[in-house]
Amino acid sequence: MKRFFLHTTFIILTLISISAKAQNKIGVTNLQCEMLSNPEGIDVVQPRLSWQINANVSDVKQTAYQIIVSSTLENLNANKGDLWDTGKVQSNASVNIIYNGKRLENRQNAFWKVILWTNKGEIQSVDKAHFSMGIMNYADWKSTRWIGYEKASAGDSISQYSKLSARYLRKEINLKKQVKSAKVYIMGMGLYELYINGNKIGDQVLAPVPTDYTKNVKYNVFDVTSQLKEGKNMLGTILGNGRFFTMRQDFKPYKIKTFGYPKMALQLYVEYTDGTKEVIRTDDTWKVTTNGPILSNNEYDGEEYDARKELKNWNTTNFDDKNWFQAEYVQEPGGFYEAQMTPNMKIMGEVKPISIKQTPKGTYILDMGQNMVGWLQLKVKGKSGDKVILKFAESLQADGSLYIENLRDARTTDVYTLKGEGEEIWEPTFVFHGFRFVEVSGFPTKPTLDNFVGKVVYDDIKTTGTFESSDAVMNQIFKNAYWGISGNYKGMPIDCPQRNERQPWLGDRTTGAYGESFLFDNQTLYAKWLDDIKNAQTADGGIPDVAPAFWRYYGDNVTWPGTYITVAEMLYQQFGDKKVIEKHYPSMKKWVVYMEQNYLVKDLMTKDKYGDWCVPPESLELIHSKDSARTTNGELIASAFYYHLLQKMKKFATINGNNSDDIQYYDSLSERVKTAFNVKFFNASKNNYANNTVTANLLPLAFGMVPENLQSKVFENIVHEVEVTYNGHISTGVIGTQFLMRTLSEYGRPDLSYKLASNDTYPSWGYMAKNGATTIWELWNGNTADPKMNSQNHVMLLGDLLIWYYENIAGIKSNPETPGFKQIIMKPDFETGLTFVNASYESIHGTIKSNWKKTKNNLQWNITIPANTSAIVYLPSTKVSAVTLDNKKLDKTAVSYKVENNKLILILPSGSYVLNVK
Ligand code: RAM
Repeated sequence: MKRFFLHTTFIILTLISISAKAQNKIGVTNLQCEMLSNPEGIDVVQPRLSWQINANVSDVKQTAYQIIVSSTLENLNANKGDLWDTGKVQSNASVNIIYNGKRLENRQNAFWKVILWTNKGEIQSVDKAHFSMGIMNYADWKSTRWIGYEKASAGDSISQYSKLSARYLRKEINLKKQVKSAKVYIMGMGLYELYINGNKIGDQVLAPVPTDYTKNVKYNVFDVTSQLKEGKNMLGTILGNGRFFTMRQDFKPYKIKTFGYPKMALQLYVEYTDGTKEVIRTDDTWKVTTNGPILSNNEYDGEEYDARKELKNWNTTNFDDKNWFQAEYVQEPGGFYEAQMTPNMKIMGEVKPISIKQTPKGTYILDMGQNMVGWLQLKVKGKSGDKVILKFAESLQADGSLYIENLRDARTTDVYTLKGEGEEIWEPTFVFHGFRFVEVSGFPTKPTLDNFVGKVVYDDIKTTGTFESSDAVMNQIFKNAYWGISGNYKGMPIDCPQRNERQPWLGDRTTGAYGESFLFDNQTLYAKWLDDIKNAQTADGGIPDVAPAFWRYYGDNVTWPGTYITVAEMLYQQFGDKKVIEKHYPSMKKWVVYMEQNYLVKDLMTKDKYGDWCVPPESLELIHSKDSARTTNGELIASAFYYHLLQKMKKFATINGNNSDDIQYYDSLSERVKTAFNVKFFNASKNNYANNTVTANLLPLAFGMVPENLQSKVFENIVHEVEVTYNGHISTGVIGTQFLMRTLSEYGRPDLSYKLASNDTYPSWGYMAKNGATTIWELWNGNTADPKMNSQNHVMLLGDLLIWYYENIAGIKSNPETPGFKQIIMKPDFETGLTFVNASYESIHGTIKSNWKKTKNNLQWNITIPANTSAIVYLPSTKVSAVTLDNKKLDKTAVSYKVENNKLILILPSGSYVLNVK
């Protein structure tokens, strides 16, 4: 009876809680530590915690929070915050809350949740999140030795086209007791694959992220509890070359050839159920061989794999390694050891080829239908020793054969030798290619489309933005940008993925990184890149054009190094990341002062290296224009840009609360630069700058250097150049294009920006697409220019196009006063000529949506504003009576509004709304 009673109570309680749940439409989700979805190995003493509120009721505001951080899950379940319990904090902040509890120890595990109070009631996170600290005690690494094999083997070649076979390492360990928990910390340089008992650990590829290994070395952390068992276990790793051992770059002295032979250091921490602990470390009891199937792996030239040499079961205990060598002790790479705080690459998607054609030579050309980055998986049947050769390229020549001239001397070829044991499925391990077409030779049978699958590889970060509009050209460009950006995320943003370069050029991302942030959650990637840049700074303050400085281009340029500052601002604006500004401020300031002291002459910046790089040339065969009327003065570019960067430094000093001396310094220096700039470059009789290129007028206008009374006159000159001289086309390069679209829109000509965005004649982004581009080209004339420099997958020419898509067309912009989209400015240009736009952006506070549609007499605008945020919404009307909100007359709702500059402005709290304007 008692039992029955208990049981019934249980049912009743469950029913109550289910129905309570059904009513409760507010929840907490996305608990993140340092904005990482899988935070194993946090490398900061005070990590930042963030969450999102999801609600399907409107007007939800957080009023207070309580964070509970516990050292065990049991404690957390009992609400015992033995590490940190904030108590109830009156605050609406929900992102980047700095941990301020007990000191987080070396390799500490932490479990956490959050309780929130909102204007609509109290909520607890159902999700319990977890993070673990990295190796904070450097001494822990001390007795762990770097091991490797520091020789070339038979068949290897140490030359410009180096071939170095992969290193296979193994170590049998004996765990005496039952395992309670286990974590492995691995530094495998250049690239590693890790196995335990034959199973690959993690789904990452091409790990870890590249760095300048003499400055910092990244380790990855994995919880491997479920992989280990009492008794014998086998640890196995394969080491590839990556950027560590490239032996490339024409053997030019200013390009790093190599950091040495591949090497690794690993620690495995095991805790047994009886509470005892054990640490297993790399040492010379590990065995190594280079005599495995990966004969060669070279990022630029490709991978060679001989399946006949497969080492069956090598990574299990069931293998005889008597022919293997003892691993050698080798020197450490030199850099500090840091837990990797940005995701590794992963296979992010698949592409099925769309056609296969036989060539007169008897080879086959495979078309993936998309310029993609990654590799090809092969399915093949044949005899032992048959060789399939895959050669990758971005496009074809007129005769249907591969166009490879633009790859320069990268050989981009994978070779697979069959073992002849039925169906064989293979894909490379340590290389990637940028390609749309593949030439297949040596295939033992007649290949069909089913024999191949393209694997799309880039950093494991989420897609955050969608966009579609009534304009097909704009939609195609968006898609091309999506593929171009993602393909070039390789643990650092690289310029291109195909030719012999693939370098993290700063200038390609100055403003691009900002636009990209709408499409991809690139916060941790760019935070890592700022560290790369900082690590590349010279002792006296110089910043290179490429960082990590694999190519040592220390040219003391302004525009490319300035990316250090603009990317930090982007992280602040888009993700509310204030820490990057605090962290990098001293080194940024050092650079600013260094440039002033060395290159400021008569208050103008004299150093410029690339000009307005890649303006559309007058002839379709040229790389760079030879026409002086198209070229913008380098001193003008450098001085304007330096001024622009000084404004940002002033903003940073204010954010940081730096002393007023700094602010004073930026103020007076920028005033001097502005004055000298206007004296030297402004033509008072014509109201334009220098030789009146769009860029020459655009930079001072966009940067606020033009006296107010002259701004509209200067703008008229820009409009004239774009509209008349260039007949509605682009005439700017990498520099001018960063400001072009927004400036045209914001000074009153959104129709002209739209024209540029929807054109498909030369030069335009649409022209690229019309000529077959499925990514973005390096040159506006990328199909006809000299192959020496025409990558077909380079994102630098995007300029501010994507920012314009989101901020000016969709109307999704973070209010600079409340970074990280705490308040959204929704101010689309409805006057471009577009008839509809559907866009969404997953901000750190939640998903923002803006879908608008214009008909003859009506504008309908559906918007979604995430919980705990608000939006300033601009409607293109001054008539309150013309507006309805969720089918109610605006003046009959509780929403307050005002009329300003021919617009109705509302401030809306969170929620989804339908606005109609007649
Ligand atoms: C090219 C790169 C890069 C650009 C530099 C200046 O070699 O591809 O995109 O930033 O030149």
